[in-house]
This record gives sequence, C-alpha cells and structure tokens, in this order.
Amino acid sequence: MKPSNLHHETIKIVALAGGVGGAKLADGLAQVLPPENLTVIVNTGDDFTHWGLNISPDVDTVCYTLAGLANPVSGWGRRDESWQVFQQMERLGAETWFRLGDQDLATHLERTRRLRSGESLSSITRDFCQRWGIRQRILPMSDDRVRTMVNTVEMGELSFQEYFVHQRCQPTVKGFRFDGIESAQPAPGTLEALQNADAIVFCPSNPWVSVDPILKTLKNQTVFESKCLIAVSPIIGGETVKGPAAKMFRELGFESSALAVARHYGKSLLTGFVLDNADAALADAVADVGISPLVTPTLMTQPADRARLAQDVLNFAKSFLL
Ligand code: FO1
Repeated sequence: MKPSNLHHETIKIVALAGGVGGAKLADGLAQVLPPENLTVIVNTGDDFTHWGLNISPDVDTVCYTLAGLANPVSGWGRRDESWQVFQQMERLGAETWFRLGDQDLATHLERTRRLRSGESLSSITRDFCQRWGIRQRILPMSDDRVRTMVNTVEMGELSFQEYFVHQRCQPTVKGFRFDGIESAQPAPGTLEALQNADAIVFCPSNPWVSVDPILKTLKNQTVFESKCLIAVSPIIGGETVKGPAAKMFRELGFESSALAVARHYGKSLLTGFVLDNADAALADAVADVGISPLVTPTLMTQPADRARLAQDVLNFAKSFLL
C-alpha cells in the first residue's frame, strides 16, 4: 500500500532543471506527484559532441535519476557502470577528459544514430523515457542546437564542457554566450506544459548556465505571466553543493549568496524563493526584493530529503494558489 502522503497531489508542476541538483529535486517531485502532473524541462546548453557522439548530459542526468539508474555518488552517469570501452579508448590515444561508461555509451550511440536519421531530441528522449520506465514527461528545452560558451579571463571563450570538466571550472568567468539561442525554438510540448502548469519550479540548478538558457530559449515569457514561480536556491551558506554557481557569482562581481540568486531572477519573474535554514537571516532581504521567502532544509543528501523538499515546495506553491 502506498503511504498516504504520496501521489495525492492534484497540482500540475513544470520544473526547470539542469544537471545533478535539478535532477534531485525533479526526483523528489516525481515521488510526491502523480506522474501525469510533472513535466521537467531540461537545459541542453551543455550538450556537445565527444568521440563523434551527441552527448546531452543534463537530459541524461534527469532521465537516469528518475529511472533510478543514476550513479548515486557522482550524480551523473549510470550506477554499477563498467569502463571497458573507456579503457580501450585511452589505450588508442582518444581524448579521455570526459568519461563515458559502457552503459552510458549505449545511450549516446543510439541517440546519435537516431539524430542522424532525422529524429528530434525530444522524440528520442520520449522513447528512451518509456523504455526506462519513466512516466513523467521529460522535455529537452529545444530540439535545436544551443551551446553554452563560457568567456574566461585566462583562456578566452570555452565550450561549456571544456570549461566545466576539462578545465575543472578553474578559469575566471567573465560572461556567457548561448550560441544558437536566438533561432532555437522551444521543444514541442514545452509552452503547452507551461501554460497548463499551476506552478513552475526552478530547481536548485546553476542560474547562469542551467536555468538562464532554458528561460532564454522559451523566449515568450508571457507563459510566465500570472503564474506561480518558485525558485529553490542552489547556494547554501554562500557556497554551492556542487558545481561553480557560487564561484561564477563572485567572479561576475556579485556576492555569492541565496539573496543574489533571488535578485538574479528578480521579482518580475518569481513569486516565491526557497532558501536553506542556514540562510534564514537572508529571508527578510528576499522579502524586501518583493519575493516571498520560505526557509526550510534544502540539502538533498538522502533520497527522502528530495521528497521532503519537493513537498515543502508544493505546499509553498499551493499557498499562493488558494
Ligand atoms: N562530469 C565530470 O565532472 N566529469 C566527467 O567525466 C563527466 C562525464 C559525463 C558523462 C555523461 C554525462 O551525462 C555527464 C557527465 N558529466 C561529467 C557531468 C556533466 O558534465 C555535468 O554534470 C553537466 O554538464 C553540468 O550540469
């Protein structure tokens, strides 16, 4: 028998997500919502070509997480992974700064084959989700090519994975460019999902390189008007749990804090902002920005933390809908 607190929700949610942090909250939302009430729109600005294959790291991270297939330690890639191909590629002198495991490779091989035969990323993702037993809707933000470029002091402009994985986020960030974003169309189903949503949740993903590219791709921000929009801070106590968001805020001349994240999105976009207990002292300042704060534990260490945070976010959203 299902615990009584599960799947009783009738609220329709669209979550905007990047990689690991986004996938965790999406998984929490999947635990507390009926599957048909959750759509996740995922950043594809991190996508790139490696070993001749089309890699969509954030889409895969969200899919693997919702399917229960994700590596629980790294958060990306597959659990119980083997590295036979990777070792042989290394022996042959191939580039090995980006690690692709054997099971993960099957995803990239089949995705690449289908893209080359003309199928869209959203259609491929829908089919993979069905095969992995995922009942929620996971949509890439666009079927068109968007590439996040990171402008750095030391190395000029780098592609996102070059900056993130190869250079380990070490170069100093000056700004970002989303190559292709002007002509990229939102993927089929994204605008309809947003129109039908009761609330839109910005997952605790990097505002600069995960959520912003999604927002910029959706362009027509009228879908956000009169909607309840809730963002969860990826910054806790001035630092990020994972990834370079805090470092980016500092290097771009902002303080690195949950408050800076709330200001980044702004009151014209957000209804509510969720910040960690550690940042309770910032709640009044968030309210002064014109955004309602919710202070609650936001660190998702255990799977149960994901569902609890998701429930807090839903209750918070519902308080605006009554
Ligand atoms: N992140 C790393 O730090 N090192 C890797 O070698 C790496 C490989 C990788 C392979 C497949 C995949 O789906 C994700 C992978 N990631 C890796 C994560 C990825 O680069 C980032 O999590 C996202 O792009 C940022 O959201």
